[in-house]
Amino acid sequence: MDDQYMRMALNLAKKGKGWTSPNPLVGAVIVKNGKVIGQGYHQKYGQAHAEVNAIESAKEDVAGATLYVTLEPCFHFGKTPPCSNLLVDKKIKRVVVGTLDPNPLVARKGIEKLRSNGVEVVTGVLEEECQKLNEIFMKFIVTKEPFVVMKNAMSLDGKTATVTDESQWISGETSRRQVHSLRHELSGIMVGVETVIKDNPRLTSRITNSRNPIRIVVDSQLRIPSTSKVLTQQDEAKTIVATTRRARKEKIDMLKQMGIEVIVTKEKHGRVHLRELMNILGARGIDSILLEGGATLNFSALEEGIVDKIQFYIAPKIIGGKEAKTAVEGAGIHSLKNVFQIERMTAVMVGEDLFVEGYIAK
Ligand code: AOF
Ligand code: ZN
Repeated sequence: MDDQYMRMALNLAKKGKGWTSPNPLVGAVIVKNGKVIGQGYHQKYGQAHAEVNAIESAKEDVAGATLYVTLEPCFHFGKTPPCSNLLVDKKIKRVVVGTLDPNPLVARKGIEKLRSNGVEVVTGVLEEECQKLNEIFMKFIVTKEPFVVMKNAMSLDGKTATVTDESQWISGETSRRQVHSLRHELSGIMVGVETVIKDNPRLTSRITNSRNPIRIVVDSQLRIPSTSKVLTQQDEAKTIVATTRRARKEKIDMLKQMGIEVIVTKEKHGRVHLRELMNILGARGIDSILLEGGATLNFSALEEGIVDKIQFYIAPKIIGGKEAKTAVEGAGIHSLKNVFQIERMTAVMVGEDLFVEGYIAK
């Protein structure tokens, strides 16, 4: 039964996707005498926590009830008072927790507070799923660096374009829709300047009721054309251009005049220092980034160790051609003992494409 109610809480938590960043997705369900009497989730950053919404939704007295919550109830006075206090005050009898909160302000303290006030606490119910739901938060709250997802669409033979550079579209419509919902869920979207020059993308989320990620263009010499949609269509989303001291000062000034934020980092192999960039973006509250290529930036990102997760859409097509682009290029590695190892790899079909997901072993 605990699993079943926790699953309900998980599904509620997911409704907040895209709106709570950089705070977590949290769901809560209140059960009394075998009946669900309250439910709630964290709906938007800065607003009420899941537990508060669940208690407010209850039509009967919650005293003596069990509360299921996907994340350890908070302990600190933040934008709202501590939920652990509220649960004690409302005389909740038992609290079932999905996963502990790694936030140093909360970790274990929320649970200790409940236990020391006589509340029965069970932890680790559907723990893996509860952690996966908040994989972004789990990294960001501890490191203050964004969680980076590298996404690629390719043919079965690993090509991302034909020899004449035609790339629209390799993956199917269902896959492309899935990517648009990911753009809604993550705070930032990052591409190399080559991609901007070649495809002139908008990098927005084209699904209804969605928000757009902040666009980040990595451009060490500031070659970005001033007519690019990411520069001219700023009412859709904010754009940040990351560059180095190799950029011409006049171009930096021109971009700034257009209202674009320009970040100048140190150089790494003559290019933007991606680790430094991640630190700067993390300090701005950007907790997650969708890396959408191209192949050169993909390799640099792997080499600098900023990638956490990979998502490859593999279409049932063979393109061929020695000169046709592949997903990850750059200098490549020399010895197999230095590969970027993927762990926890899974595969499912998404429409007609094979969708492969996994995590970079650290
Ligand atoms: C949420 N929603 O449902 C729960 C959270 O900035 P505050 O005051 O809203 O506090 C955010 C912290 O509260 C967050 O980092 C996490 O540790 C804890 N739990 N946060 O936004 C919730 N339960
Ligand atoms: Zn709380």
